[in-house]
Amino acid sequence: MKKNISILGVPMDLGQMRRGVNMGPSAIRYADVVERIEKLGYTVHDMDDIEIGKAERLHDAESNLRNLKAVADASEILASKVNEIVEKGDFPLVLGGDHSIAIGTLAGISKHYKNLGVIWYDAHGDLNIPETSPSGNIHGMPLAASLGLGHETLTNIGGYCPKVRYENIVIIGARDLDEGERELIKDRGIKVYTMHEIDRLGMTRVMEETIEFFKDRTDGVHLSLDLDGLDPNECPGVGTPVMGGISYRESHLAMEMLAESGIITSAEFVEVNPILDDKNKTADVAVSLMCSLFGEKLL
Ligand code: HAR
Ligand code: MN
Ligand code: MN
Ligand code: MN
Repeated sequence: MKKNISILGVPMDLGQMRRGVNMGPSAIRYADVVERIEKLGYTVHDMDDIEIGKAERLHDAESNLRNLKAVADASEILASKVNEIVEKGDFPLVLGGDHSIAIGTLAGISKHYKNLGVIWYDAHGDLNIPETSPSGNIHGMPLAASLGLGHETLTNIGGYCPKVRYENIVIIGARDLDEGERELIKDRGIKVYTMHEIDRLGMTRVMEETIEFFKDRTDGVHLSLDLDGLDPNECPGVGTPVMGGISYRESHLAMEMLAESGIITSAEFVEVNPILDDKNKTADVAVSLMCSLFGEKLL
């Protein structure tokens, strides 16, 4: 893994309706993200937060997309900052913010690869389009938008489309999918490890298969880790908790295996909401997972 890491905060809360997730980057910094990663021997550049616009007062009922313009504007800025990080040769580590930010992160990254893989570690599929979304919340749509599905304002962020191909995605931890998302997964054969497979196969096998799946076919792999992929007992500070999630230990194992494999070339940690959290526990889990991803070992 690269020895220089650039951190970018994205205090985005416009992709959903619970306030507080805009404070995610602060909570993660308060959990000593910079210091803890530096201890592992990396040079860390904290590029601070990008600016996010204001929530729109009127919901555009016609397109069923809440805060479309403000989310799109922030996504363009994020894409160009992430692009800069990749161009200077650093590892991009993006701190959310709600998961709508993945649209901008992937827009900044994907053009640097011929065949980018994406690990979507999440309770949700985030594969909705405006027509299938039950909420109009853009944080339920970023993976679809990155595939080129949905509103063209979102699919064309960064000036190109798509950012990722169906066959280069692995979803891990799914346990809450909407009808349209289920159909898309089945129609397109998207690779998903639901909680059922994680229980049944164990995280070791899930990660061995995932790493094997990506190893020879992709030239980079982005990890998009939504903290609601973990169980809400261990990560209570998230806006859309779903019972029966991936454990803290399984998640550490997953990160440790990714570190050993060396396949990960960029990462984002999203949906930390300190207002809903218990003494910054979720931000702390996020940082400890980052440390495992960057190779931290006890001995
Ligand atoms: N699927 C639901 C929707 O589209 C809920 C999405 C919740 N999303 C996140 N991201 N927290 O994973 O509204
Ligand atoms: Mn540098
Ligand atoms: Mn998500
Ligand atoms: Mn989620």
